[in-house]
Amino acid sequence: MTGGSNGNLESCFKIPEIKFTKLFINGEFVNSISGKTFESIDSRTEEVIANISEGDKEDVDLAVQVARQAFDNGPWPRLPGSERRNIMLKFADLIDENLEEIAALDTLDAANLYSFGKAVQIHSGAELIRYYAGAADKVHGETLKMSRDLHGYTLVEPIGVVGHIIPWNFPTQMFVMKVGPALAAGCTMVVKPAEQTPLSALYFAYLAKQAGVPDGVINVVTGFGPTVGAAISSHMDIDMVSFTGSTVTGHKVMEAAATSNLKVVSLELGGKSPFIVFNDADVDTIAPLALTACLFNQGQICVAGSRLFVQEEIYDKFLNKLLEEVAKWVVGDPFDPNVHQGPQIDKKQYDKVLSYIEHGKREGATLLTGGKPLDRKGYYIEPTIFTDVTDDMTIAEDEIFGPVMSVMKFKSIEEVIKRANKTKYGLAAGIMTNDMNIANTVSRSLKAGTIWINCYFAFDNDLAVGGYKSSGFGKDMGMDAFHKYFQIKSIATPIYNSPW
Ligand code: TXE
Repeated sequence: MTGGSNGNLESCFKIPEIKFTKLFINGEFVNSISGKTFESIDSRTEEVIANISEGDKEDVDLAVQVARQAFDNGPWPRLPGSERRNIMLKFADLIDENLEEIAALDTLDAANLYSFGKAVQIHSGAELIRYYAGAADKVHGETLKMSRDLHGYTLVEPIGVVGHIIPWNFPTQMFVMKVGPALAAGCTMVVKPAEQTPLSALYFAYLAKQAGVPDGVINVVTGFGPTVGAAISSHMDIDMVSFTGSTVTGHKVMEAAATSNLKVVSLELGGKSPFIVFNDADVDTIAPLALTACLFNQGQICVAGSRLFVQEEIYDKFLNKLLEEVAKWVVGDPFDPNVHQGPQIDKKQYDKVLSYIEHGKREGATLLTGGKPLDRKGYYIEPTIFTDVTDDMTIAEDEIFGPVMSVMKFKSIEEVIKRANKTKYGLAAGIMTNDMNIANTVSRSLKAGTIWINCYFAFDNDLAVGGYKSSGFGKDMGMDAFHKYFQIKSIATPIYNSPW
């Protein structure tokens, strides 16, 4: 369950030089107005990676002023879509050219697996930028024959200055997912990366400038949620806020938007997704998938399949296979190519996950495996599986955002639909069966924004993701995300003496 390479890890990667630590405003790296800094911590070692400029309300004001100027008078929203496309394609190429360095930054800062970052994650980020680049010159409205003497049409216009507030679990993916469609639409923006993971966002700002994105279009203000984040969501001159994070903070963002200038709000929030295994599922294939669905990225993924429902006939066999698989699951340094799971992001999340494990034990769930921190420096926690979990236990209700799986047994389709929906969240779900009638019936009945049948984490640039219920509203990825960065202007004009 724990371990990793015995060899020299330094031969697998190069610790990147930290080049950018200041706010990025109007195309320049600048100190915060207060001159304050905060520490970015390596969750593997609990040591300081870098001191980062700490923004505050005044820095947000400055960044918004610059973004407003770039929107109202600058070239970006006025360029033909094809020119924005070309600049974005260059940006994507630069991401690919610097892929290993960016992957290493995300491993240092967010403990994302380096091997995955290098092989998949960073290139996927570049591909998402290319996807939206391809959309930049395909923006058009409608023409309407309103009546015999009225002609109408719609103009599709970029929404304006956007505030992006993003979390720490996948710094690259979060950045490109927000910035890509907004850039293609012709918006200007202020990005607030999570305080735990500012490094790749600053690097992207630099690359975007090299690619030709004009000054003032992308501004990055590093700092904390209650200061920088709150200043963005309550700002009177920001037209839209796009947020990914906890449901608790999502409420605050929406409230601030409502009590300031009624800016448009898009929220991608927490989840407690069910992973449902029916009797006919192939245990040998699905058990490892169930484990990855819950434990990937240390369980720190909003769509984690953290509630595992297994139908009664295969329940015992499935649990045995799960135990066999978890025994092979390696926890260790995320730079190590043999490792499946690294440390939790920070001390706060580490303590939170451990306290949920205690809750599980106290409330009567059976601890099948794991449950302890690793005896080493860093925020490492064993992969943990609870059985005998009931729907009303805290570990079944709350988003733990850690390597903790709750396993439940069920009898019938009707029962599992009811129990899977018994959550305030509605982000994703997995359905494992070869019976398409069951799969279709259950998918129609689940209140979740993304449903995976016989697979999990099957993402695509073109596949929109987003929540039902308290998991938020407004999609990321796909053309749905692109469209949310526009507003529609309807124009009507008389036509005199038309015979039609
Ligand atoms: O989230 P926050 P935290 C969930 C997960 C996790 C929990 C807490 O359950 O355990 O949230 O994590 C900024 N106004 N997710 O505390 O607070 C903050 O600086 C405006 C799910 O890190 O939501 C950061 O940039 N912004 C999730 C961002 O919000 C504020 C990913 C997210 O932080 C703010 C991460 C405020 N008042 C955590 N306070 C997902 N859906 O993927 C904080 N922020």
